[in-house]
Amino acid sequence: MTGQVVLATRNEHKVGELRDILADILAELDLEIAGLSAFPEVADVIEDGASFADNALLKARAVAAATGLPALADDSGLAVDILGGAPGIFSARWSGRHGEDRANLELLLAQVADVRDEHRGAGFVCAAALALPDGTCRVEEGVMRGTLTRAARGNNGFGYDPILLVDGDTRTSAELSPAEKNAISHRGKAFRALAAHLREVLEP
Ligand code: ITT
Repeated sequence: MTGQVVLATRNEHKVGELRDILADILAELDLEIAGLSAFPEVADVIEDGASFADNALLKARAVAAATGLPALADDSGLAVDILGGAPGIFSARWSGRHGEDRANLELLLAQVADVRDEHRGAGFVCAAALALPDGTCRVEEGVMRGTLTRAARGNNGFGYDPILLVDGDTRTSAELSPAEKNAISHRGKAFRALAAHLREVLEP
């Protein structure tokens, strides 16, 4: 029988990206991913950790305990060099309210409007966590580097994708196809590293 793993997120974009990134290991272990929309009774987790890894572990542990199922969690954001790594773990609510993607990226562009091109380096960071109901947990990180643009470009992805010009490419992350993004993204790298742990702790 196909087993379930819960992805501790209400962000449906993340659920879609994760199904693609983990397609091989999910098929190998006969698992499917459910987002938290399938578990309306699970309360929101307060993300009060001090790092991406702390917050990913908080989310994964809480959801594994609440559902009795293996749980995956992603905590991610954009770290801008000249801002000392901000917005960082505050990326989702940088303009004040959670998940206001357009307002977040416009505020960030305004904050760095006077910064010269050579100082506009930034990177998406992702911590990927796995937790089992018995307390076992693992965490891995991935980074995708680039440079901040001066205006939003592209319609794919979510969040700050339209303003990160990807290193080694002429396009923003929002101009990459989903498969191109997954192949090089912070989330792709972190969860591909976590796949080995999934096999180790879940294989019968
Ligand atoms: P959950 O906590 O429910 O997983 P969330 O969107 O609030 O969903 P985070 O707390 O991890 O997730 O915040 C991540 C924010 O960082 C997200 O809202 C985006 O603004 C940004 N971000 C993360 N990954 C991104 C990506 O691949 N492309 C663009 N922006 C991204």
